[in-house]
Amino acid sequence: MKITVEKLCKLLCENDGYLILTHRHPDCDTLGSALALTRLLQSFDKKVRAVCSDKITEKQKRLMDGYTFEDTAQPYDHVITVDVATPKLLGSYESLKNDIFLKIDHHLNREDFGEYSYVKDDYASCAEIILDICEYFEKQGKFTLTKDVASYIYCGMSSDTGGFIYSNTKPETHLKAARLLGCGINACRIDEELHITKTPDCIRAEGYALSHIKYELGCKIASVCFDMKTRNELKISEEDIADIVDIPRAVDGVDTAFSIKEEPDGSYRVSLRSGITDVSAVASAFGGGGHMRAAGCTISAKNIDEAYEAVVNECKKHIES
Ligand SMILES: [Mn+2]
Repeated sequence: MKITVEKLCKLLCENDGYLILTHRHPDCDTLGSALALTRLLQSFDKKVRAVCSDKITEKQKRLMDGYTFEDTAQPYDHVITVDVATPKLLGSYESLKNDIFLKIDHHLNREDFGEYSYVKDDYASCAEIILDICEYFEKQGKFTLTKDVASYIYCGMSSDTGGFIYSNTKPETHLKAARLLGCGINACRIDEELHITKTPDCIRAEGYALSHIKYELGCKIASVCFDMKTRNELKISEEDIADIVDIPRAVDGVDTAFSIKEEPDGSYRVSLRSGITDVSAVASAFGGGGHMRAAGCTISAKNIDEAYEAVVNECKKHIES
């Protein structure tokens, strides 16, 4: 059932024993939203914990002040998902898909799940919804936005807007960020961690990507592929190539960019970015999803060349000129 923010806040107050689920291959929007909501609910003396099916990176751990998102297997009563477009993205928690009490999300709503759902697909990040919740309780005199909570929200916003440069960034996005900066957060440190600092392994992976970009339709489509052999040879982890799609996307004239990464289980993980093409349609053709200009999916194929052909053909169907 779709609900208003008032109803959402009422539900949060009336219930207890929350398990907050983030999406697999977590980014700082899902993590920041989950931790900010955790701290808010804890301030109401609620029992709550936030978990992720995947291990979070060292960088993410630093940004989340050491919160690990590991499961403690304690009992819970209500499951909340944040920034999760489809239960498929819950990883090992997908088994809880029929027990979801509340879905809080900002992706295009292609799949209804959860007893209650609150979706703002015009928001650049899910974290902004958490800010709305905080502000609702502030108006009631029940909560004051702390520096910690403001930092986690800012992490989500800056992460999903690429440091406030993607087209999802609106005047309101900056106004909300300004409010968070007013709480005394260290935005420079957060942005440096999110967008500037890279590990030597990551730089090596980018070096490979820079010299292996493939083009289609002139240079309207650009991509980079990493099979397990390359990943092993270069000793690059998932974390090192998490944002590698930004490399082909950066080329002048490219509209649609994608990366394909072979996973240790033999599946192929695809990240898509675009200037104008609806890449969420490309991703959903393979059972994935996301936003108009940033989406992803996981596909099965005999090898990376077959995966490449499948994705590039789907991109050609959708490309806008
Ligand atoms: Mn998000």
